Amino acid sequence: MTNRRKFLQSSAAGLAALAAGHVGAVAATLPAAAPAAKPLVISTWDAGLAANLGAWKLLSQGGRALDAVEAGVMVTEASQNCCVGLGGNPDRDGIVTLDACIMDHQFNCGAVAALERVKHPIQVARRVMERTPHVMLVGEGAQQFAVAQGFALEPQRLSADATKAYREWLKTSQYKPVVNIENSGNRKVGPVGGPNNHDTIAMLAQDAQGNLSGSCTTSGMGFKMRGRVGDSPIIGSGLYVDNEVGAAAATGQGEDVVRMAGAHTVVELMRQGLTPTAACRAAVERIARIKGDKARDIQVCFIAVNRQGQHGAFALQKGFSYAVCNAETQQLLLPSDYLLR
Ligand code: SD4
Repeated sequence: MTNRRKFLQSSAAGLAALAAGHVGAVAATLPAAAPAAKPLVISTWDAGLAANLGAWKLLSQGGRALDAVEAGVMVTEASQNCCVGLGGNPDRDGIVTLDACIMDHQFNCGAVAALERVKHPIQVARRVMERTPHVMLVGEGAQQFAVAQGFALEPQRLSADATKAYREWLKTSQYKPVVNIENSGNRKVGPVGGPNNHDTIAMLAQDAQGNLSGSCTTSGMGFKMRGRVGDSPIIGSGLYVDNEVGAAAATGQGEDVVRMAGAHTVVELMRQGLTPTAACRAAVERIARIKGDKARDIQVCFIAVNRQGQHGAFALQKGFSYAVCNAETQQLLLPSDYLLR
């Protein structure tokens, strides 16, 4: 099995096998009992470190996971150093449109997509969950709802970094996803950027009561078609929570997460007994199989937490990391393992 796995990890051969569907489930089922420290919060990319602190303030005082995942990603939405939120890259028409969703331990969920001029789409997503009979509002309707709920409309303008990136992009106007590359340093000019400049944060938390919740918020892939919505606000794709099993979230090329219902798939794999890491890996392998030769053109990454508080992640390509915070580890940024070597 070890040899077989090594073989599969060795890129070209592995891809061929994956494309042919010859990969079995990852044999990493749960150890008998390995309860982790509660509460716990994990989130995607290095921006997750600051976001986790925002969540930890609540969790460490006995706060609910739901409140924590909202407060946590708001740190990133408000940050000027990150492409999440209104500082993010615009669509190809030069307009920033935001997607977000939130889900609690009782299958309550809310989402907004293609929302313009609102600083904290995650708060609007929560209002959709709590104050409407719906799960998702989009575009003008989402904005109308936000205004009716008392949210301010920010001016329609691009941040200095986004202006620069957009001008650069306009030179070719090519829509070509750029895989995040470790230490690429620069602000992204393609839909998926390098470290410090990712356009998405997804967060999963377990509170002291053991309840799970998750959130996900993004400016979406930069220079997307107007009206394009990715995986991030779609319950079951960008985020899914089943309190009896676990929670999962995605980042990367949204279209490829949507077509295999990424986060829900990871949760279902954990239901079958896989560890969070193994479940994320099996989901990534499925994407690689679906993409075949084109798997190298994209990046997709998952994070997951199970009911026992174990956490894990897995990515298609090198360069993904996730932030973890609990009373034992405090703040950690963990590099994720990945499939394509
Ligand atoms: C999207 N999944 O809109 C998002 C992009 C992303 O890091 O996660 N970028 O498809």
